[in-house]
Amino acid sequence: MNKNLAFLGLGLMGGPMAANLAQSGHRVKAWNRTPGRPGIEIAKNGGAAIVTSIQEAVETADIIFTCVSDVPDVEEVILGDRGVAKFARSSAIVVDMSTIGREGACKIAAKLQEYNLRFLDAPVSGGDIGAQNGTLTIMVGGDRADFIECQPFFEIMGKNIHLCGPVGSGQAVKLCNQVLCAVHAIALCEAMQMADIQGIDPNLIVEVCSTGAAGSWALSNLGPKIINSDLDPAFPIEHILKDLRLVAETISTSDKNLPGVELADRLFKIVKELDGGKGAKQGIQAMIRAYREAE
Ligand code: NA7
Repeated sequence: MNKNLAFLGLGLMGGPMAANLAQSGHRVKAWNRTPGRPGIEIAKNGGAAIVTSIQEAVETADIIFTCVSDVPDVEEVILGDRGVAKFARSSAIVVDMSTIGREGACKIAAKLQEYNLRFLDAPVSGGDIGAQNGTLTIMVGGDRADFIECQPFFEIMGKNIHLCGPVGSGQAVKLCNQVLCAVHAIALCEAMQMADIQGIDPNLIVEVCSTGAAGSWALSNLGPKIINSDLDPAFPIEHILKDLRLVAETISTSDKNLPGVELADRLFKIVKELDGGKGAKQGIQAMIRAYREAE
């Protein structure tokens, strides 16, 4: 396990993930595009060496983790003029942990083959708390041998690690995960509204319904946040909207439709526009505002 690691993108998720890798005794060079972000300090405090260019981070790395935002961002970091592909050592493994959909992952993997670089897609679920506690669910797509090589590092960042199939499969499973998150958010908000209509204490809904067939992660974790008006982001609306765009792009290649996803997308977009666009920065539980502030 004596490997050199690079971690690119020290946001809400990447900062603590890099910190956990470094804290476990691994040599981690970590980079973030914008200096001064909180995640940089978090990674540094975990023991990562902070560097100021992708080149510096990856030129000695055996495994390169990326966790940035959207498809063009991952492409820029990995395939751009000053990106990973230009500077990485031949046969290094690039592990992208962002959510970018299957098509994006497959394109990057194909391009990296031209540089003799290996690729795994490894999107995660579990939010910032999961990233901090090293309890993420990690959905991996790619070659089994590459997966096995990276498994010890996945086990530091997560608790439930799954090889889902060839490259792109981790992303495919992650988009199903995001469909569940989005539709569960609707179910949660509507149960909260139903409690309100009937004059029932919403705490009772969380307490009672969590234990029965209606229980869900959303109800147990996001329910109390709605009740306490805590709309801070563990997972921001701007990211679920990005993911629902990826879902919509995927659906458009089929003859199917997902009306629940369409509704969630509409409700999240209403909240996104609130507070002069700052609604996009709130957590997905802020969907409740689409019900309450549109009343
Ligand atoms: P955050 O907290 O919004 O962080 C995004 C990170 O991505 C942050 O470090 C950004 O750097 C970096 N980023 C975004 N675009 C670029 C480009 N073009 N080049 C370099 N770096 C970039 O997101 P999370 O950590 O919550 O989530 C990351 C991914 O995991 C995302 O796909 C989620 O859906 C799941 P910055 O500080 O802005 O320079």
